[in-house]
Amino acid sequence: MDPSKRRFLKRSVVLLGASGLVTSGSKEVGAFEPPDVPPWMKSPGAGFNEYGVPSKHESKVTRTLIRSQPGTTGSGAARTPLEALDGTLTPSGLHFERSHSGVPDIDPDKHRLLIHGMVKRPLIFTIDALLRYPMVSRIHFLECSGNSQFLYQPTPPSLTAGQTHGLVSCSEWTGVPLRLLLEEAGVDPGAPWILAEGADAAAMSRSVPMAKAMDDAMLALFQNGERLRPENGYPVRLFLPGWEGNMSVKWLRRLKVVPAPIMTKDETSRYTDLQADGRSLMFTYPMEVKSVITRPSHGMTLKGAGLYQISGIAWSGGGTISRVEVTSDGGRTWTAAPLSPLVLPRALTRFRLPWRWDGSASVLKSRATDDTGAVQPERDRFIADHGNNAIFHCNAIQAWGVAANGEVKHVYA
Ligand SMILES: Nc1nc2c(c(=O)[nH]1)N[C@H]1C(S)=C(S)[C@@H](COP(=O)(O)O)O[C@H]1N2
Ligand SMILES: [Mo]
Repeated sequence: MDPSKRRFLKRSVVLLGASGLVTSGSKEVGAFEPPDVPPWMKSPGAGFNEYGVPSKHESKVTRTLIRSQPGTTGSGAARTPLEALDGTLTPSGLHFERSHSGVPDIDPDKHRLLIHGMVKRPLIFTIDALLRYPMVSRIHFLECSGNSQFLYQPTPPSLTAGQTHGLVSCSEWTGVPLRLLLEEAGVDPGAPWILAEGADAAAMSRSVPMAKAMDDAMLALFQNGERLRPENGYPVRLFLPGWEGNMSVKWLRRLKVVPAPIMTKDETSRYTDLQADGRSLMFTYPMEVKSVITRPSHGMTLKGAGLYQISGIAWSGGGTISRVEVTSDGGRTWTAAPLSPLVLPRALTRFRLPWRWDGSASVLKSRATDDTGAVQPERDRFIADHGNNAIFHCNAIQAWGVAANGEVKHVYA
């Protein structure tokens, strides 16, 4: 081990001891430090829980509600606190939520899913029936195409990593491949589109190309091993890996095989991308390659020069993350950050890189590349190409400025 590292470790041990002293309150100095016996070892602990919840000391780790539509209940979004998490899976209770008209209270015994239109045999399924089909489990991110939209703003938003990028989460999804049900219904092989409709008050609906439906689309019933949470589509949702979250229709009640896209309100008035030249892109499905450093990030303060661990997430709807580079000098030099296994297609991928901060003003950025060769663009380049009329599909590089006093802030650099 190099001697500077050894010195650092020795010092951090002393620091840990010191922080123990700080929290010891009225207790005798050092009472919490081994070999002394802390109070929680002196009597038996709490009993068992029917359903576990996080430590009360983590109660500040919550979804953040911003930009909910005023005067409505349940129209808006709640974002995953990315800066407080590590690893690649999002706890179900912190998965982001985006709903257009609230979370319906659906009785799973009464819910039905209809498959009709250009099929030989229209079918109607109960949830119990769906649970008898062969299932697959896959780890995938889900991202709202409105994620990172604050980067379209002319000035850097004063928001945390979760507040800017927390409309992405990653779960293990388990459900029935949609292809099985379409084949059972005797789908017309030449039929190009499927309308998917949700059972919420918004009846949120999208047109789905047949090729995706027959490829990796699934009807998800389980999320991270348990049944879907109500806010994430209980009792059944459509899940389209890698595609804009809006397409993954929650509370799915109807799939109609149709000869042309339906042009629903959710794919005409919304979820189109107004470009700088005034034209609008429609049907922009795969989510582009993106990454963000979650630690250190906006709102954190580094406590002096020394060794830190940069940690972040990268993902791409186009495939698998092949490379993430990190800069601490605003982009003059880049270093490849090791990707933490497992690196899965269309899933959050964790990168980590040790960083020795010299105490001077620095700018941290990450740049992801996927296995199709797509590279995350600098914000300047992205705005030059797309303008800033749009709301959706912003995958520009995110920069965090570290000031000499250790404060980390969102910057454009
Ligand atoms: N029925 C229905 N499906 C829906 C929505 C909705 O409001 N109603 N919101 C969509 C949007 S915009 C997104 S980004 C994802 C969000 O999924 P989540 O809330 O599970 O994160 O669901 C999509 N499916
Ligand atoms: Mo969305």
